[in-house]
Amino acid sequence: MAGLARIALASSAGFRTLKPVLLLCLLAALVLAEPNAVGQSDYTPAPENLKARKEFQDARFGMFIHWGVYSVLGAGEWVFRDRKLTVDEYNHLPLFFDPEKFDAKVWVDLAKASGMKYITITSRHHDGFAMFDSKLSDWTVVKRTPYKRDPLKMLADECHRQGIKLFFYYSQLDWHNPDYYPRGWTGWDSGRPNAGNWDRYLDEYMDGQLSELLSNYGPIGGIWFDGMWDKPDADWHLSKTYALIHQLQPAALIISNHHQTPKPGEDVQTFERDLPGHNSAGFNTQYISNQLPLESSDTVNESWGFNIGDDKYKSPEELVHRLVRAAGNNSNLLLNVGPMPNGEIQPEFVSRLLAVGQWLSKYGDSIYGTRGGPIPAGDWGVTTRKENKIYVHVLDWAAPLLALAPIPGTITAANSLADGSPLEFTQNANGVILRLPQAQNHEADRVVVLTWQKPN
Ligand code: FHN
Repeated sequence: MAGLARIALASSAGFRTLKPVLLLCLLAALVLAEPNAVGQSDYTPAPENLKARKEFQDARFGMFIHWGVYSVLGAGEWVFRDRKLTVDEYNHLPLFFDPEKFDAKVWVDLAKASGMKYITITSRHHDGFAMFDSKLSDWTVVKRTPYKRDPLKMLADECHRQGIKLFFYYSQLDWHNPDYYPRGWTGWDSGRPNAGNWDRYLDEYMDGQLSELLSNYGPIGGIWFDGMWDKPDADWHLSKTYALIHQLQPAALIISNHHQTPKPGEDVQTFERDLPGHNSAGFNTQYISNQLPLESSDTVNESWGFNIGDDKYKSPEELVHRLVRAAGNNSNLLLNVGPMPNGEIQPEFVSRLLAVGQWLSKYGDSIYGTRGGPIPAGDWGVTTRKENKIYVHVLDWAAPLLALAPIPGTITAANSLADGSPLEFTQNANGVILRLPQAQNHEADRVVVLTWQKPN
């Protein structure tokens, strides 16, 4: 039950197909059901893992990449399911996947110029197609496409060269593999036989491919799981899989987009299309871990995979606000691009990402290495803090004065981050009042830096 609601809400297409009454039942089930997939109960993060968690939090901004043979159809990454294609029909797609314009350096250069500190790419999505040279299947980019090369190898090498951490998105859900059985909420139209070996799927196939990703691409940032919501009540052998990852690369972070409260063995809590604790998307848990680093993923337009019909692009200002509000909620932003089948990233994405990079080149101090607070986020904006600085991000406030809640300790100075000019302020037990700098045209975020003497 819970899973179907999550799926319906996750892929906009699925949502339209559900009758209102059924949706209400599902939503009720979504709230009530808390699946039983347990994690790695005896997990103690290694020192290098704790160090990687801090570096992850300091990074604050990453590039999400949804790329696969589904890109050929330009209708998003759920086209297999949305068009109710059978495996035999979908098997045609790799024949047309030949990204002659793919250049890992161009992608990594773009991420860096956009101010992004890590990349998370789909090593395989729900179609089960391996965008890497897996020896465990011939359903791979090397064996089934005219391209015959391993783009993840090229990207990993380039990321290592440029000091960018690379994470692998890995779909636990598989619409192609017959052993993904019993079926979950999706993938019923694929024409696979009603039989299969779930344990073999998990223990040999999935764990086997994860071992390849953790052994053949050098040090990686971590594994970003997705798709457990398809079978929320199944036993996903998480304790075994998580232990395998932590054994092969102790510093690698396990992040799972299961939309539930984090499980033992996970190193980061991620939220999809929502800030931590918010649930406008309808499938996110509102539980916020106070132990784990937080991340929030979102799209530049409305699609994850390349979608020729989606021109609902967010403005550069909206993207800066998304990044700043994430940081103010003590979270990273993982911002998505869906490259075209030829390997190029559309100019509409490039221009917007570079605009965010431009903003970060000026205001990056107020984001990188910060933590959210100390003042709770509000409609007016958010605060971030680092050492003896508090950054007040005024995102939506027209009045010349801004009243903030009390701040522990003493504010000794207030300056505009843009030009360093000193600003008037008062502080007492009732709070802090700031005289804001004049808003400039197209200024996405007026940042006031408070010099702060923390309470003893
Ligand atoms: O179904 C996927 C979807 O295609 C996309 O990968 C997003 C990214 O977070 N996650 C799932 C929906 O929850």
